[in-house]
Amino acid sequence: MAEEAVLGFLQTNEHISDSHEFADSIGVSHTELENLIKSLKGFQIVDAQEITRESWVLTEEGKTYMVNGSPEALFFSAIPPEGISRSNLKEKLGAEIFDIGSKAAAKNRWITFEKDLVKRKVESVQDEVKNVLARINSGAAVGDQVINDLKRRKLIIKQTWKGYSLKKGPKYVSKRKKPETDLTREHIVSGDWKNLEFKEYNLNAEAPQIQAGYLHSLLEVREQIQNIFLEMGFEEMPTNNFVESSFWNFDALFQPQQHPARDSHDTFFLETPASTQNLPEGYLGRVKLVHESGGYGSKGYGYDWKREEAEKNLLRTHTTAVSTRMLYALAQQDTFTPKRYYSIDRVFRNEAVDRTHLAEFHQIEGLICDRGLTLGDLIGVLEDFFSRLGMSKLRFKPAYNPYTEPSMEIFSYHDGLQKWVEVGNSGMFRPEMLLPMGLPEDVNVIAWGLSLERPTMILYGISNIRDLFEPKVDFNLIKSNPICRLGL
Ligand code: FB9
Repeated sequence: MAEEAVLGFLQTNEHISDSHEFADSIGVSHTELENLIKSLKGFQIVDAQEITRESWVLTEEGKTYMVNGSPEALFFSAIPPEGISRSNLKEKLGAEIFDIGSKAAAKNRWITFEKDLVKRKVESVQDEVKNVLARINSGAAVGDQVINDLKRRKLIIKQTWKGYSLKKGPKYVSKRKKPETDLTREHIVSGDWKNLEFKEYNLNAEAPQIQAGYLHSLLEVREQIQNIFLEMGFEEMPTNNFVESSFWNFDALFQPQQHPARDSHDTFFLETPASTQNLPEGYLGRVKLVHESGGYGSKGYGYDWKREEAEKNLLRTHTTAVSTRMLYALAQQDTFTPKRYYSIDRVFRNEAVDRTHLAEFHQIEGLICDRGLTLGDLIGVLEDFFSRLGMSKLRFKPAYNPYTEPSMEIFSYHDGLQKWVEVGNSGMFRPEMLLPMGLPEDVNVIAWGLSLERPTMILYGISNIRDLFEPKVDFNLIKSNPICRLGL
């Protein structure tokens, strides 16, 4: 409809001087006309010049004065011939009108103040302000002095608007043949394609933003770390069991039953089912033995190991519990085969919640089980793994874990943060853990672990772990956060 109006108007008129006026005259929004102008200009059917116009428009306050009258005029007209006390007048007009009106009326020498009395100084007044605001509102021109006064009183502001003046373009037509968008079988069969106009491909056309799903940043980073493990020949361990027995989570790892991590301050124990019934008897006996009296070159812990303690169910505190199951299963095989395993899944710790700690996080764990592995192999694989995460400068600090000896905390120099960051923990599983499983004497297992949340927070610049997890995750954060590529 607008197209016919524009092309029709230009058929008989030299040009359209003001697109805003023209849009009003044909009853369409200026935006709609603007889009049409851009398309007609694209096809050179019209030639469009951008024009900008500035005009004064009333502010909300200006509009109020135009409708209700200026405060000074309201002030004047509220004064009875005999005068009125300030307080009564203020009550009558309200503080705002009274304050503005008194100043302006006094400035216009319309009134006098005698002690508390306010009196008229003139018979009547013209509400120039109201009138001139009406004139401006109707688009009429007014003098600069007036403009400056009204501007100073924040009754008007300058508005610039962009419009177009149009005239026929080199390819002007009074009626545009709707360009065909598709060359259909009918066009070809009928041959009418010869005199049809086909819409040119607009190769610059923006593809419609598809509201696709977004991977949660944690899953983004999980995927990248998973790919690193797969590239390094690791296979994923099945971690689909948040509930574990104390046996696989602690005892099998040679973690003594009175270890502080095993009390409910650190661990979520289950009420129902409170304990497990199916533990491998033979192996359980050997674990009991190594805890109580050692063996395999160890003197053990020398305490009275309780089966019921090992049977207690809990929410796993580390995915190392899964590593234990996998290594035990490996030991049951007739012939030993070296293995590289990894896991990335949730673990639960009854810890104080703060900016970087929740009662659960995702643990990333890697282990290599093979003959004759050394601490050097561990350091080597850590250098390889973390370099693929973009962390090339590593330092190792001796540490302690109940299930690894020697153990090392891993530190990486983070250029962005300009400091050494603790990026994980590692060690060689103790013989007291591996030999009761039945693994060959010369088989060693090197392993390491880190969290998924810490790298994700650092990579996505998230300072509070809650922003990663809790229900009110900011979707825009997820949407707007470009995929941070780990590594090189
Ligand atoms: O993730 C951790 N830090 C980290 C990791 C990567 C990273 O990347 C940035 C892009 C550059 C930044 C930081 N940490 C481990 C270190 C600390 O954050 C630590 O304070 C918190 N740790 C968690 C446990 O907190 C109680 C992180 C979590 C952790 C710690 C140890 C293990 C796993 C997770 C382990 C292990 C292990 C050891 C030996 C054998 C098998 C498993």
